[in-house]
Amino acid sequence: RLAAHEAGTGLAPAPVRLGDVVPAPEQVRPDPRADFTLSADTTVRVSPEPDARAVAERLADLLRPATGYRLPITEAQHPELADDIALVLVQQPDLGPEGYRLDVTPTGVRISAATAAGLHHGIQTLRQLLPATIESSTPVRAAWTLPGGSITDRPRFPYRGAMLDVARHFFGVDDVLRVIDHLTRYKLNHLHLHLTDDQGWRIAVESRPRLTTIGAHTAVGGSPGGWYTPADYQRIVAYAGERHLTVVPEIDLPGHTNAALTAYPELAPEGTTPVPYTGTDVGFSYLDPTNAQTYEFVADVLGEVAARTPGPFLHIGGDEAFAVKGAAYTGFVERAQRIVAEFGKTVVGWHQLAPAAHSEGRVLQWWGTDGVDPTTADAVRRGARLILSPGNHAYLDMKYTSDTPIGHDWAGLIDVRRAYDWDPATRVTEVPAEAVLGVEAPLWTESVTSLAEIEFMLLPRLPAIAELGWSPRATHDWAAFRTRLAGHGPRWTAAGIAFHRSPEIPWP
Ligand code: TNX
Repeated sequence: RLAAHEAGTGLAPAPVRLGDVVPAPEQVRPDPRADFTLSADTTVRVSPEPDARAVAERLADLLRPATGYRLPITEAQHPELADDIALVLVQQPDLGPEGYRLDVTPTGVRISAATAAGLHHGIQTLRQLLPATIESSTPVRAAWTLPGGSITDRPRFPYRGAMLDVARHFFGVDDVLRVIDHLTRYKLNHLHLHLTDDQGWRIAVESRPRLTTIGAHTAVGGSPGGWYTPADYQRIVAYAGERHLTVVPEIDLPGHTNAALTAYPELAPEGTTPVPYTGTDVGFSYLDPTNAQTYEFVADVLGEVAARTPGPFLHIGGDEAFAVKGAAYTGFVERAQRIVAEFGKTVVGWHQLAPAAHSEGRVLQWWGTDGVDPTTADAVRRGARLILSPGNHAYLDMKYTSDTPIGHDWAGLIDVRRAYDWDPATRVTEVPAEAVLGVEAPLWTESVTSLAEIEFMLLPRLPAIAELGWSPRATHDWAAFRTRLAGHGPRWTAAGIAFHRSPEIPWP
């Protein structure tokens, strides 16, 4: 078959340039004579492995609504380029576990990778190379032309995530799945769910039923509560897994536990009577670290959550337990770390965990604003790795500007440039780049009450953090980023996604 331009149909060149991808790819080699246009006869050919086939299904799901094309998926032992999109698993040691190569030639598109995760990231790139109307959920008449050339790409850091606080306000499964879709577009691979806090407990634990029969009905400001049943949580984990994304569940301990204490008041420190809390203060509640029952509770909860979580991480919080000091705090954390290890998981916690003894593989999530943090640097010297969520760059609950209608400002105002202009490898003094596992953008939800508000706070800042996690430092360039990002406004609009039209971005 001839490509459209060879056949003389006079199609315009591809509207998107090969380098117009967020996050910026490692290497881009455009070939303007090699554009390819999808047709009603285009097929998707894919390696026979089931996980590769699943990526082909995802791709067809993405492309069928707007194109109206059938895009049949055929298995191909030796896919060749002939008016098709070929997804090929091949040994590509230089691309690592998540990299891919994408080639657009006049006769088709080929994405090759060593893993299904690599193919999955490759189809996100492919999607961005098509006209913005590809995001429409109904058929659009358009020339579905892709820019010719080759991209080779792989991530700078293995951990690239976002956090959703479902405790301050509760968000149902469908909202969470939609947030996963947003993460997926920008090649993020972890979703951290902040499942418990003073205002509500959001995950059913069968051995501790009162956590949800009693602890789940409240939220900030009297908003309705809610919780995930085992089946709900399973749906989230499965949907994430199909998109090569790992769920990191957080059970915040020993502070941020008022909801748990209303359910199990015997774990409260002597002299306190837990009553439901719907305000936004922090640091007042804690499990009694001197009570043996506390550790039975922690083991019951973490055991069930671990058993239902396929990913390697269990996040135990550890932040703002102001009333549990010194040895009482580190003793609690060390026991909790051992419990996590007994369930075969790797512990993650906020960087307040730093003074506790090291446990094999532990990961600290740094949310500081001042990069001089000797306590965290010391924990790194003892073996900890870091996820970077600097409060004054990556906290997506901060306002963009002083007139943003929702959000906080305790860590500063975070416009898109501030979200983008920092380097994870050098952010914390005396922490070497090798100790940085990656980045995460947390969204706390004291003031965020709906999916539209989540999207307003996430977009357009989430892609900035995603680019810091994925793209090589050599591509870092605000002027280029803001121009590339501008092209995503029409994509979000076509997909029905609410976003903030930050004036810093030259939206078309
Ligand atoms: C601090 S950051 C908290 C959260 C709040 C957040 C609001 C961290 C580990 N703890 O409990 O929601 O500030 O920005």
